[in-house]
Amino acid sequence: MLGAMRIIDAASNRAREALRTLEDIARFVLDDPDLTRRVKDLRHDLATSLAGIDALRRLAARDTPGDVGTSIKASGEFDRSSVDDIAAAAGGRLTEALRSLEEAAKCVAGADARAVERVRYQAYTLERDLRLRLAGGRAPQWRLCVLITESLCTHLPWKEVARRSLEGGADCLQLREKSVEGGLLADRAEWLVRMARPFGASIIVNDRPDVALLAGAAGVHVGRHDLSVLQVRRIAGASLLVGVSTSSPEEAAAARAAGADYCGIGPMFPTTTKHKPIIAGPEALKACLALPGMLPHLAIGGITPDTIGPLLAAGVRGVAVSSCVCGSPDPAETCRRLRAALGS
Ligand code: TZP
Ligand code: MG
Repeated sequence: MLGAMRIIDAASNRAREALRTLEDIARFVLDDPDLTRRVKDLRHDLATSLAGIDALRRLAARDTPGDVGTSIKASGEFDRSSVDDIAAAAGGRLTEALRSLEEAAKCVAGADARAVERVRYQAYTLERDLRLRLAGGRAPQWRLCVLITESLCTHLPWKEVARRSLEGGADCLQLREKSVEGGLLADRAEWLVRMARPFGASIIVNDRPDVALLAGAAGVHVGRHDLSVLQVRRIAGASLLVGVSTSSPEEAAAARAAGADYCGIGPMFPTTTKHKPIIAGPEALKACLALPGMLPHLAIGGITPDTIGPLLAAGVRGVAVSSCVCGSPDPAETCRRLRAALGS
């Protein structure tokens, strides 16, 4: 049937072109070899699903000058303000084209409609992964993040530590309380958000996207056994930055692939703040920083003004500290020293 063959020709061209667009984004914008490979493989699977069709019959069915649709333009077809807009349009076009192709394939000899259906299902997941990945990496490259934990504040009340940290130049605070219950935690987070506003500093909440959202915090930080980036996105969409703890270049690359906004890298040195039997060290930091398209980062674990030297040598741009500031009699001065070491 000529009409069905014309659909096959047009819809497979559309799908192939949309896949090329997504592949170029994965390759040239995201520098992501795994996503690039997945898109390429899907393009190959699509071609295989149609390989049984006589190629000349398909080409002969083509009649672009006689196509009544070429002069009908959708509004917005030429409005793209970001790469994500391009990806959204390409993702939509891909799955729509695959559905149309699948239907036409049911009545054209040599086309494998079930194989097209499998490609369509893979396309949905690919679209999700690529767009979640594009949505990541939005955190600023903070210079100094102080983790606020009341039990570590040995000289001053935790609120004083938080305020003085910002006065000393911290541009991010993470509320990290493992045994404060939800209601109180949300109150603390809200207090921090309000206090930090005039400083222009960010507030991150450890572990709890619900509390971060309630308090209007900038983001949430999750570790290996916490909610995944995908789970946080299911709760918070783009409303929260998502930070992930990592300790190797492989984990940093995985955090990036999952669409995280920044990653912690550590521990750099032995620390008593958290049980960490394996030290990642400045070597791991250096390897992470060499990754193409590396996320904004915060080196963490045992960092003080006296231990920061090897991290600077490794090219560190941002650090996160806990005990050295919380336990300092003069948190502002400790922050100033860390900021001075990091440069402007
Ligand atoms: N994650 C890796 S090390 C660490 C965390 C939360 C503890 C950081 O605390 P400190 O006191 O700066 O070593
Ligand atoms: Mg955690």
